[in-house]
Amino acid sequence: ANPIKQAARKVADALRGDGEGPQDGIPGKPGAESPSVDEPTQPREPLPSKPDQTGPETVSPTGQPTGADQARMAQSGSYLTTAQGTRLYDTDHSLKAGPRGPVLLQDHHLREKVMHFDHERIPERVVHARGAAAHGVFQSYGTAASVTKAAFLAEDVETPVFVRFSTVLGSRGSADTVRDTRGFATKFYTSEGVFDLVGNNIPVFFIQDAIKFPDVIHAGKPQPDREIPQAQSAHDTFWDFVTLHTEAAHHTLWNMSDRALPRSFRMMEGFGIHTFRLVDASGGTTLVKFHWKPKLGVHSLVWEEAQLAGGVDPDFHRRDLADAIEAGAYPEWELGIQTFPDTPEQTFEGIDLLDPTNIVPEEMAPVQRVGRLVLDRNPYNYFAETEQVAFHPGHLVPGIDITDDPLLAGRLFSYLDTQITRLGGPNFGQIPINRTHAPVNDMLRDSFHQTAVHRGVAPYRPNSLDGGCPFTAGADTGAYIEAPVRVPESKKVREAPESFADHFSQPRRFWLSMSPLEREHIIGAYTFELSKCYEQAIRERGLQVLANIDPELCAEVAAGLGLPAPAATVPPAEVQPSPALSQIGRTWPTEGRVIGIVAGPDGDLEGVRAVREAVLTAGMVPLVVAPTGGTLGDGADPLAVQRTYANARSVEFDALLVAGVPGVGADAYGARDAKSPLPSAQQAAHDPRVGLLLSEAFRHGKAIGAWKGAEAALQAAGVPTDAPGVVLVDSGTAALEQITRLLGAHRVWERFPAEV
Ligand code: HDD
Repeated sequence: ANPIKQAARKVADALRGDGEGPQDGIPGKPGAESPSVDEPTQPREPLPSKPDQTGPETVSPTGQPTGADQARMAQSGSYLTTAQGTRLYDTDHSLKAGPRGPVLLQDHHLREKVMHFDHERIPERVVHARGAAAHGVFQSYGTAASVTKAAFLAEDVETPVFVRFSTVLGSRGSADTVRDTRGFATKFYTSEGVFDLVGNNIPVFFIQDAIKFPDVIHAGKPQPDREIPQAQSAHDTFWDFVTLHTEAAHHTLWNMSDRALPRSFRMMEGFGIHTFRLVDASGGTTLVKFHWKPKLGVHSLVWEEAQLAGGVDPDFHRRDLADAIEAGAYPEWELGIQTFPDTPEQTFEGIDLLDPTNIVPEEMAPVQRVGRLVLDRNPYNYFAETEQVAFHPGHLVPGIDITDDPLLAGRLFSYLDTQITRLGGPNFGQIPINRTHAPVNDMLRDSFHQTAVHRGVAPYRPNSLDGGCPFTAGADTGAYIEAPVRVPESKKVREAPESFADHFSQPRRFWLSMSPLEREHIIGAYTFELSKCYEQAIRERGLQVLANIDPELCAEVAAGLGLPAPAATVPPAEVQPSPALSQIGRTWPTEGRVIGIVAGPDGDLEGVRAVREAVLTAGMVPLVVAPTGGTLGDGADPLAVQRTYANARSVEFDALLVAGVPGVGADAYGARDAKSPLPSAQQAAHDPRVGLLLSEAFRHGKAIGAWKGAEAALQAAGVPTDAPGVVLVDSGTAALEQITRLLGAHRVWERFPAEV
C-alpha cells in the first residue's frame, strides 16, 4: 500500500461533505446554489447572472484576520477527478510498462493534464497588459437624474462594479511603478445592461483619431529589434513619434508630470476623456466629460521611489490595492461630470469638445458629483476575473450615448475585435466576470466556448414558430435608442477639422498650472527621457516641442541635455492657469496610509504597542519593522513583526516612526561588533539598513517621527532633527499626532529644493 495515497484518502474522507465532485457550487449545475438575478430572465435566459462573490479568507498586512472566509480552498469535492468527472487514484505518476519501463501513449490522464497545462496562457492584452482589479459598489446620488435617464444614476441606486487599473506599455509581468499612463476601467453591472467607462488617469490622449493608435503604440512599446526598454517611454521610437506628431504634446507633458507616477491606484483621478452625450427621459441631450475623484486625493511617488520600487517591489501598486482592501481601508472615488450644452458646434468657450487632446478646466466647468464608488472586495482568482474581464466603450446603457470624437469611434470597433483573439471567440460575454446582471434574451448563437444550451428553433426575426418572440422594446420600455442627432452634411474626406490644429495652448495651460516643485519634476522627467534617446535629431525635436509650450521649460531641459534651446516657432498662447490641475497645496484624509514603526528589542516596546493601536484607530496601516521576523518582546503578549530591516524599504511607507533605539542583531552588517567599545544601543543606531530606510524617507520628503533615544539613529542616517517634518518628541503617540498632520499634505514639500 502506498502511504501517501493512504494519507490522502484519510484527508479526503475527512473533507467529505454533502456534495462531491468538482461540479459542486458551479452556478447553473444541478444542486448548486442558484445565483441571484434581479428578475427572472424569461423566456430563454441562457446565462445566470454573475454569482455573488466575496473575498477569500485573508490576513491583512497588519496581521489582522479580515473576516472573509470562503473560497480559500482550490478543491470543491472530496476526490480528485478528470475534467470529465471521473475519479482518479493517482496523479503523480505516468502510466508505464513497469516502474522503469516506457510511458504508455494510452495514459489519457497524463494527456489531459499536460494538454490543459500547455494551453493555460492566453495572449496578454495588446495594451494595458499589466493590471490589478477589485470588486465594489457604486452608489448614485441622483444628482445626474435631470440630465440622464440611466437607471444606475437615479437617486440611491446601488450598482455592483468591477474596476481594473493598469499600465499601458508594459507586458503582463512588468513593474507597476514605471512612468506611464494608468488605465482606470470600470464595469457597472447595471439593471439595464453593462456600462463600461474605459478611462485613464490622464484626461487627454496622444492622438485625435483612432487610426493613429497602432502608430503610437508601436512607437511606445519596446523597440522591435531587442525588445527593450520594457514598460518605459524613455527610448528613441517613442520620442521620435511624439515629437513629429505634435498633437501628442499634451498627453506627453502629463506623462512627464507626477501624474504618471501614482503613489497608489487609490490616489489617482480617473477620466472618461472623450465627450459623451447624456440623454434625459424626454430625449434632451447634454454633453459631458466623466471624472473620478479619489477620496484620498491625488498623490504621486517621487521619481527615485518609482525606480526603486520597480526593483524592490515590482508589484507595488497591486499589492497596495489588495492590502488596503484586506485591511478594510476601502478605496473610494466620487464620479463627477462636467456638463456642456449640446450645441451643433460641440465646443465650449472655444474648446473643441470632440478633440480628445483637450480638457475643459474645472474652473470653467465645475465637476458635479453624481455618485460614490467603493472598492471592497479583492478578486478570488486573478486569471478568471482580472485577466478575463473584457471592457468595451460600446457597452452603453440607455441615457448614455457617444459623440463624434474620431478617437472614440475607432475604439468602438477595436475593443470587441481584440477579445476575439484574447479570449478566443465572440462568447466572452458569457465568462462569469463579464456577465451582465440584466436579463439576456439575444439571438446570438454558437461559436467557440458557447456555454449556453439554447432551446427552440427560431433564433431569428420575424418568426411565427416562437409566436413572434422576442419583441423589440421602445423608449418607454427601456430600449437603447441612439440620440437622433444631426450628422453634419459634408463630402467624404480623410482630414482633421481646423480646430484640431492647435497642439500647444492646452499643454501650456497645464505647465502654467503647476507649482514650482511640480515644474522641477517635469523638467527632470523630460531631461531624463530625452537623454535616453540615442538620436540627436530626436532630442533636438523634443526641445522644439518644448519651446512651443514654454520657453523656460525648454531652456531648463536644454541645459540638462547640454544643448542650445531653440526659439519657439509658434507664439506662446494666452491661457489662464487652472489651479485644479496642481496636486500640491491641499490637505487630504490620511486613511489607508502606511506607517512604518522601526523598533528593536531594546526600544520602547510598550510605546510601540500603543502607537500601533493609535495608527489602527486612525484608519491607517501600521507595519512594525524589526531586526528579524517573528515577534518583539516575550511574555504573554509579544508584538508581531511585519517587516525586517532586511526586507523593508522606505518606498513602502508614507511616514516612519522610530521607536527609541531602533534595534540590534545586525552582526552581518557590522552594526554590532563584540569588540567595539560602543554599547550595543549605539551600535544598533548605526545599522546601515536602518540608516538607508531613514535617509531614503528623508530624501523623499516623508514625515519622520521619533522618540526617546532615537537621535543617534537619525544622526547616523544623516537626518537633521531640526529639519522640516522631522519630529522628535517624548512618546510614540505624540509623534504620530504630528506626523499625521504632516501626512495630510502627502509629503514634507519644504524639504525639496524648489520653492513650492
Ligand atoms: Fe484602449 C485596452 C483606455 C484608446 C484599443 N484601453 C484599454 C484599457 C484601458 C484603455 C483602460 C484596459 C482595459 C482593461 O483593463 O481591460 N484606450 C483607453 C483610453 C483611450 C484608449 C482612455 C483613449 C481615450 N484604445 C484606444 C484606441 C484603441 C484602443 C484609440 C484602438 C483603436 N484599448 C484598445 C484595445 C484594448 C485596450 C486594443 C487592449 C485590451 C482590450 O482593449 O481589451 O482594444
